[in-house]
Amino acid sequence: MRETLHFVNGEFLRSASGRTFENRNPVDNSLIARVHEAGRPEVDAAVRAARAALDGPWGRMSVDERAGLLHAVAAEINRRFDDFLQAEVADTGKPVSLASHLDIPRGAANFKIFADTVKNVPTEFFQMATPDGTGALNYAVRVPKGVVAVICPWNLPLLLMTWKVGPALACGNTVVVKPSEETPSTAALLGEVMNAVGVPPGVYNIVHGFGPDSAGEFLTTHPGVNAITFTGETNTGAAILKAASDGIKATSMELGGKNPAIVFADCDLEQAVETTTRSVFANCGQVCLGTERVYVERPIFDEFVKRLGEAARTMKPGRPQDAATKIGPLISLEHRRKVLSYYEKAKAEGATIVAGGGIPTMEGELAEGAWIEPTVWTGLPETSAVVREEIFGPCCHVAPFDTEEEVIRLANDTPYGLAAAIHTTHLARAHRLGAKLEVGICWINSWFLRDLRTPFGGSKRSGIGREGGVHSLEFYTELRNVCVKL
Ligand code: NAD
Ligand code: 6OD
Repeated sequence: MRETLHFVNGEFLRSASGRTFENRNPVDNSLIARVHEAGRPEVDAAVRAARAALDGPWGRMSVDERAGLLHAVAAEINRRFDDFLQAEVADTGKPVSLASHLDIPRGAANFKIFADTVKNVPTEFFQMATPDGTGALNYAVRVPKGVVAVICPWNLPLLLMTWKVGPALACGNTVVVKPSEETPSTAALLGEVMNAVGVPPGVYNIVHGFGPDSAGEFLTTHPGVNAITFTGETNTGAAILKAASDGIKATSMELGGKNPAIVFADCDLEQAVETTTRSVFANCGQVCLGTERVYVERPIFDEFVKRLGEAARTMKPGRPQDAATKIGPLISLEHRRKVLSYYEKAKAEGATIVAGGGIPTMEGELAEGAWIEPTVWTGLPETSAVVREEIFGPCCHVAPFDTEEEVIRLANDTPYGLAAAIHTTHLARAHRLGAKLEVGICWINSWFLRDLRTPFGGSKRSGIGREGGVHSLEFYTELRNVCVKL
C-alpha cells in the first residue's frame, strides 16, 4: 500500500508513532494511500527546520534569486503536470477537464505571479526636518514574518495551498503546511518539486493530520510559528484565532460563505443561466465562492427556474477521466451525509424540488462513491437553515424579488460576506449594487474571474484580511522603518 509521508527539512519522513490514516478516492471509495499522522515531535521538527532555514542560504538570497527559484518551481510543476493532475483527481474525484484548466495551472501560476509581484513593489521613503536643521531620512524595509503555518482545505487543494505558499516564499518566509486530511497528495508532490529545483531544505515543510489534538492544533499553537494563514470553515477559523491569540500570531482568515446571485429581468438570460449553472455546480458545489442563494426578479422567475432546473439535470456524473463527465462526487461519504441532511431538511420543510434532491444511481464500483444529485429548490422561507447555512454541495435555493432595495436587503441578510454575482445590463444599477453588497468580491455578469493581483478575502464571518497582489505582501512581510540622521 502506498504511504504518504511528512516532508521535513527536505526529506520525506514517517511518524515516530507509526500512526496513519486512510486517504480514499471519493469516486469509488477505494483506498489510495495510508497517510502518516504527525504528532507533536513531527510538528516540532518541521517548525525547527523552518526556523533554521530562515538563517541559512534562503535568508541570504537576494529577491531576484528567490524569485528565480520560484519561477523554477512553477516550471517544474508544469513539467510534471500529469503527475499533479492524476494525484489531485484521485484525491478529490473532480473531472480532469476542471483540474487541468483550473487547479494545476493555477498551482504553477501562484509561484510565478507572486515572484514577480515581490520584485516590483517599492517601499515608503520620508525626508523629515530636525531641530538642528540637518534633517533625517526614513525608509521602510520589508522583512519576512518568519515561519508561516499554512492550514489548507480540500476543495481546491493545490490551488489554495500555493495561493499561500507562493507569496509566503516570495517574501522570504519559510512555511510549514498542514494539507487537508482528505487531500494530502499534491502537497507531497510539491516537496519533490522543491528538492528538484534546489529550494534549500527547511523552506517548505509538510505535516499531515487532522485539526483538534492533531497536526493542525500542534502547529497553530507552536511557539516557533510567527503567522498563520488559514482557509476553511468559519468555526474552524474561530478555533484557530483563539489558539493564535496566546502567541500574538498574525493571522489571515479565508472562511465560509453563503453567496447570493442576483438576476434582474433585464439580464442576458442565456448568459445568466449559464454562469449561475457554473457558480452553483462547479466542483460539485464545493467552491467557497459558489452560489447557494439565487434571487430572480419576478417577471423572469419561472423561466429562469425552468432553465436552471434543466441545466442541473444535464450535469452528467461520471469518472473524472471521461470527457462527457460534467460533475464529480463530493469529497467524501462523510461530507455527503452532511449535504444530504440539508436535502432532507428542504424536503421536510416543503420545498419544491425543481431538480435532483437525492443520490444518483451509479454503476459497478462507482456505486460506492460519494455521488449526489445537482439540486435546485424553490419555496423555502428565508429563515430556513437550508437558505441560511453554508451547505458546500451542488445545490441552491431560488427565490423571487420585486425591487432593488428588497434584493439588497435579502442578499445582505446573512452572517457571511464572501462573494456575490449580479446579472443585469443596467450599468448604473450594477455599480450601485457592487458598492452596497457586503462582500469581499462582487462579480457583474460573470463568476470566478480572478486576477491574482486583486484583493481577495471576506467580510463579516467570511474572513479577516485580504490577500492577492500587494495585499499578500502586506500579510507575509513586516515593514521596518530605518531613520538616518543626516
Ligand atoms: P475545515 O475548516 O474543516 O478544515 C480546513 C483545515 O483546517 C483542514 O486542514 C483541517 O484539518 C484543519 N483544522 C480543522 N480544525 C483545526 C484546528 N482546531 N486547528 C488547526 N487546524 C484545524 O474546512 P474544509 O472542510 O477543509 O473546507 C471547506 C470549508 O472551507 C468551507 O467552509 C469553505 O467555504 C471554506 N473555504 C473558504 C475559502 C475562502 O477563500 N474563503 C476557500 C476554500 C474553502
Ligand atoms: O482564486 C483564488 O485564489 C481563491 N483563493 C479561490 C478560492 C476559492 C474557494 O473555494
